[in-house]
Amino acid sequence: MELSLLIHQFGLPGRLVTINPLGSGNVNDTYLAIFRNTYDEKQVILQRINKNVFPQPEVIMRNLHRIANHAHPKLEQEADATDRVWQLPKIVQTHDGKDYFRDEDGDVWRVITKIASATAFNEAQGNEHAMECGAVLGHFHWLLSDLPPDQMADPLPGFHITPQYLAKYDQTLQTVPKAKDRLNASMEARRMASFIEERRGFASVLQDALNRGELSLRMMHGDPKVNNIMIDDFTGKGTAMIDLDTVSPGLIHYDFGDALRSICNHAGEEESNLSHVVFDLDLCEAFCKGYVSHARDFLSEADRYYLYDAIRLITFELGMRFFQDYLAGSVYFKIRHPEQNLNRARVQFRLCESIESRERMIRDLLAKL
Ligand code: GN1
Ligand code: MG
Repeated sequence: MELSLLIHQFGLPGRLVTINPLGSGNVNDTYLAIFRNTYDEKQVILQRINKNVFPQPEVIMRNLHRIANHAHPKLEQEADATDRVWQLPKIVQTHDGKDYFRDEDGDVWRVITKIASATAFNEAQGNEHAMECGAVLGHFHWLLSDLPPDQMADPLPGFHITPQYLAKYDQTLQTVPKAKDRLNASMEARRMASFIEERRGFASVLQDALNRGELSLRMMHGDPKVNNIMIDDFTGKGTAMIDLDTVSPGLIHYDFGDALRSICNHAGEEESNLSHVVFDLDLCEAFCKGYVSHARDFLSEADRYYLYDAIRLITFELGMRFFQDYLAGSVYFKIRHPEQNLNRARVQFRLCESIESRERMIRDLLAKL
């Protein structure tokens, strides 16, 4: 179905002017649509939900609904007391009052509001930006901290449970016929496999702490990388977290680590020259200051103790997810060339090494917060 026909299923005012691809997501397809009438303009986000990744798109749409119902009244209540207007995307319904539209191929499309006059950067712009990213994530965790977890379905069970990715990796090697060939085809692939072997015991560090009762489940974002954090174009202040499909009950540590692994790596996720992949401590410190300014009240001693491990672990986890997908034939993350997921794994593992070599300094700066 043509995009222009799809967008007309939704209740939007004015005439469609343009509809174009937006952003660089690895999972869903995203477009920006602009509607105009004689005195106004409306920009919205149209997305096709990837049904390989989210086999039950209804679940994420129901979650999105609940998040908005919880967050918007709370944001409005605090609005007069805050230094900025905090925002969160909201669902635009179809003409017949539904949260999404299913096309003739069974694909689910949805429209959400665009956070206007704000930018999601693909890499950190400096310490101030990093600090604002921290503030946005801390505020987001606060915002959802009183959303009862039993109201939210888990869209991707086990999404951030690192030992489950380890099991999936092992299973891929045993059951996908070509996986072993791919592993043995290059020195780089074998190097990735040894990297994983050396860190097997570490993979359960957060889950073990959860099982011992040291950490507890809270609402987490699931994908708070730098380009899911909107920064106001006029004030430079953070205003919103976007990409809310993976919000679920989990360990907020994974979020904290995920934001840092993306913000503190200037080279991004697709770099081919590994010497450019370095974990930047200044950006880390700035982010942590911003985060703690909103998270101070809900972080326990034990939460703080595991923050370093969280940064190292999520970087390891993402590298392993890319590598597992490479071995499986790149069936999950979208690719533009066959070795792309192998290279993405190389980058995350190098970043993980860079984090490990700075452990002392990272722990010191976390202790000062
Ligand atoms: C995927 O599609 P995107 O870019 O929002 C992935 C995240 C990864 C990220 C790495 C549902 O997110 O977990 O951290 O790629 N999302 C899903 O770039 O798997
Ligand atoms: Mg995402």
